[in-house]
Amino acid sequence: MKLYTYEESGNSYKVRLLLSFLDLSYEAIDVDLMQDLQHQPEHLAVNPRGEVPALVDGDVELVDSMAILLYLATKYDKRRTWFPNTPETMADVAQWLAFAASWVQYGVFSARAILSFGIAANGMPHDFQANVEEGQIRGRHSLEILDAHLNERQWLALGHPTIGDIAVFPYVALAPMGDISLTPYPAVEAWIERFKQIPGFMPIKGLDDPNYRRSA
Ligand SMILES: N[C@@H](CCC(=O)N[C@@H](CS)C(=O)NCC(=O)O)C(=O)O
Repeated sequence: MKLYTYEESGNSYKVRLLLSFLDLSYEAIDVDLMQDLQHQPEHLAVNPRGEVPALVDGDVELVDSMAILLYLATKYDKRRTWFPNTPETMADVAQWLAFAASWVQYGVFSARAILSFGIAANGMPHDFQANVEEGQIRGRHSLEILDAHLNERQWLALGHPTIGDIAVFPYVALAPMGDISLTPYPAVEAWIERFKQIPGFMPIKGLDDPNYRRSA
């Protein structure tokens, strides 16, 4: 199995987390986003969207973290705990996959991408003057939603961690890199600490250092 990944990409990190939780081995192919390698012909042949992550597993070629999480969790998790297989449980988890791909991606993700990496990402030219405030406003609103939800439960869906938690975790935990404090959201902070205790968890740069990439 080959994973096209960049070490500071939270979307790649989602996939690396599930591979680690499932104890699956793979070959990591580094695509340096800071050198714009995602837009070079070699990578565009793998992912025409010019993004990481992408996965090749035998004849299966996939782009997008959500698709890859779904594939790995249904193919390799024999116990089906990460993505259970009843209509109700699948739909419950899917609500959070969708939240990660919308509110989170265009909220806390954007604020971090603009402030810490200087790029708007996802199809925008690298010199585009993106509006960080928009990401921060949507980001804080998404954290309010998450905090209220997690105030009543330990995990986003069902009574145990699922790919819904994996999909939401990276950019929420890295929100301080986009100048969005997590302090007003204690249930979110507690969930982050809980998530870090999952066997096989590994950190990503910036997780415990809001000034990472911005300290002068
Ligand atoms: N919907 C995609 C988004 C992937 C994405 O945003 N990838 C970022 C890194 S985390 C990327 O490769 N950005 C490069 C660019 O936009 O130039 C997914 O979930 O995988």
